This record gives sequence, structure tokens and C-alpha cells, in this order.
Amino acid sequence: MSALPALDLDPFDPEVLRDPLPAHAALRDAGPLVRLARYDTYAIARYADVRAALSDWQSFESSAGVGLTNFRTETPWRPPSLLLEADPPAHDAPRTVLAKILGPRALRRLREDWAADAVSLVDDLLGGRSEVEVDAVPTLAAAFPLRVFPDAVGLRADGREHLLPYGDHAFNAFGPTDNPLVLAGNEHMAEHAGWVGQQCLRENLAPVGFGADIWAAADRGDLTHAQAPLVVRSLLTAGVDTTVHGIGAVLHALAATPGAWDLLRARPELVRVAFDEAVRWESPVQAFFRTTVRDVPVADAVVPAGAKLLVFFAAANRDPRYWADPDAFDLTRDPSGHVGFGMGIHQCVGQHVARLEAESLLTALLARVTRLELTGEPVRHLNNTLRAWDSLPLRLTV
Ligand code: OVM
Repeated sequence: MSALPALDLDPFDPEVLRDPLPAHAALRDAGPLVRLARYDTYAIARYADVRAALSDWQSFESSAGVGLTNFRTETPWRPPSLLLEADPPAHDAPRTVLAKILGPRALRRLREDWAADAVSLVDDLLGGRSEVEVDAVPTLAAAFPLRVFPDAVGLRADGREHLLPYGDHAFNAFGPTDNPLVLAGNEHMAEHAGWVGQQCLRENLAPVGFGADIWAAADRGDLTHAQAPLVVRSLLTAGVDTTVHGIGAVLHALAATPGAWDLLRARPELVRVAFDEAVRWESPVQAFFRTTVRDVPVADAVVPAGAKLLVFFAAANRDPRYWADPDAFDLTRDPSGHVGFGMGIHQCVGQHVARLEAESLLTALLARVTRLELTGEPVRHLNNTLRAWDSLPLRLTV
């Protein structure tokens, strides 16, 4: 056995969060399995090893939490998710229910509405002008998901401003609990979490929507009635910030990559590839932890039982051992096989919703906008798990 490489880098350091690519390269190059000395944990960052670990839920459990906090020894900041922070068999009923409610067949009834919503959002933004300069984060990347997703869930109109900060905190909370981003988020979390918790109750959900569908599944016996509110909570936690930052990523990639918008205008059938390539390139969800259920061999080393292992989706998605020219945002590549939505039994159950949102918005933009250009420096939004933009100054030429 060779000695396990140990790195001192802190994946949750603000400077690393600002530009994580050098840290990802260092992790990949150090070896298939690396010790993160600072947190007494392990990390994997190469595509083949990330995929293998994500596929092996029997060895790498999720029910001890997919953040740094080990639920066996420390108290989670909220009751664990029945999907993300669960393993078979408990994981499977909620997963099956949500997979059906959010699946491609179920989404067909939303397609036309979302296409029309996107057209109306873009038309309002352009306001009949031949050119507009906007911050694309609030006006497009955040505006579109917030316009369609809470309605699709069946949320009441007031209080929706709690959704983004609640989700942002949930993704920060996968990092160290004494980290500045987590401490800052703690301040108003009681109000955000209180509102989110209330909206998961049947009486606060519209009679039609994903929320009502979850409660109907409980009535059929596919879930217990005690599980239903926590499954609704998963939608509200995982379904807002992720799509905002995914759409932010694809808009940034298209504006920052010479020729990309022209190519997409010429071949609009590539909108879905464009979104998945942006998810690969940017990895809006950068990494999650797993916990070893016993001593688990990885390459020629062993991860001891009960250890936390940080699985870097973002590093795998740019691993040159797997991808040709991984740092290029390339609409002519096939990005399928990326692990930006994870892999295996926990792979993003909302990915069809995310793709439909992105496709609707990009299609509306492509029909009107001939040029998409950055007019200034985009500004990062730092989060312990998410890769995100706070500000994306764009010029849209009609
Ligand atoms: C959840 C969930 C699922 C995926 C991601 C996530 C905060 C949460 O089930 O609550 O991130």
C-alpha cells in the first residue's frame, strides 16, 4: 500500500469557493483517494472514482448526512431529508413517488404553459427595444424559476421571498457548521424555515400541483402522511436555487464563449445539450459527502468505517482523464455521463424539471435575441456547495 496523499486545502475557504478549479485539479492529481487533513475526511475527484463511489450506495451511505456533519454523532440543523439523506429501503418510497410526479410524462402538461411564461418574461424584459442591458441573474436566471416553479408546486403567492435564502442556507449547511457562510445564514433561518415548513402542509398547498400530488400519493398509501410534508420540503429545498444557478451558468457560458450563441441560434435543437453542457462545465452543485459503512477499499488504499468522503462532482466533470478539452464549454460535445446531477440512486430527481425550465427560457431568448454579450465582470455568489452568480451583466440585442 502506498501512503495516502494528504492535502491541506480547505474546500470551504472563500478564496477556494471563488475559484475552485485549481483545488479540483490538485485533488485529481494527488491520487484517486486523498485525505483532507484539515477536516479529518477523505476526498475523491477523478471521474472514474466519483462515478464508482456514487454507484456504490451499499458502501457509501447517505443517511449519515451528505454534508460534513455526521448525523450519527452530531445533530443535523433540520430533520433529515427523506430522499437526499436516506438510504434504501427507507429512501425508495419517497424517491419512487417523486420520480413519478417530476418525471417527463407528468411534465408534459407544463410544457406549453412554461414556454408561454418564458416568452412573456423575455418580452417584458426587452420591452420592444432593439437592445437592453440587464443583470441577467435577477431578471432571467432567478425570475424564470421563481415565476414557474412555486406555481407548479402549488405555493401561495406571498412569502416566496423565503425560498432562495432557505435553499442557499441548506446548501451552505453541507459545509462546516462554524463557517462564516453558515453563521451568516443562521441569523434569519428561523423565519425562512418556519415559512417553508408551513407551506409543506396540505392546507397551504393548491389543490393542483406537485405538492398536492405528494399528498395524494400519501392518500394512496405510497407514502405515510407523516412523510408527505418532508417530501414537499425536498422540492422547496432542492428545486429553486439549483435551477436559478443552473440557468445562470448556461447564460454565462453562452455569453462568455465566442460563437456559442450564434451556433445555438443556427441549431436551436441543441438547447438541451447546451444546458447539460453548462451543468457539466459549471457543476452548480459542486460536491456532496458520503459516509463509509465499513472499511472500503478505494484504489490501493482503504477508507476506514464511519469516515466522511467528499465526492467532487465538479472535479469529475472536468477530469481530463475522461473528457477531451474539459475546460471548453463546447456545444458540439456529448456531455451525457456528466455527474452534475449526481449518479446512481440519488441522481437528481428534479432534473427533468430543471431541463424544462432551461429549455423554455433559452428557446424564448433564441427566438428574439441575436446577440448575447457580457458588458462587465460577472460577480460570484459564494456558497459551500453551489457554484453561482450574484450578478451577470449582459447586453441582449434583438
Ligand atoms: C432535500 C434535498 C435534495 C437535494 C439537494 C438538497 C439542499 C436537498 O431532499 O431536501 O440540497
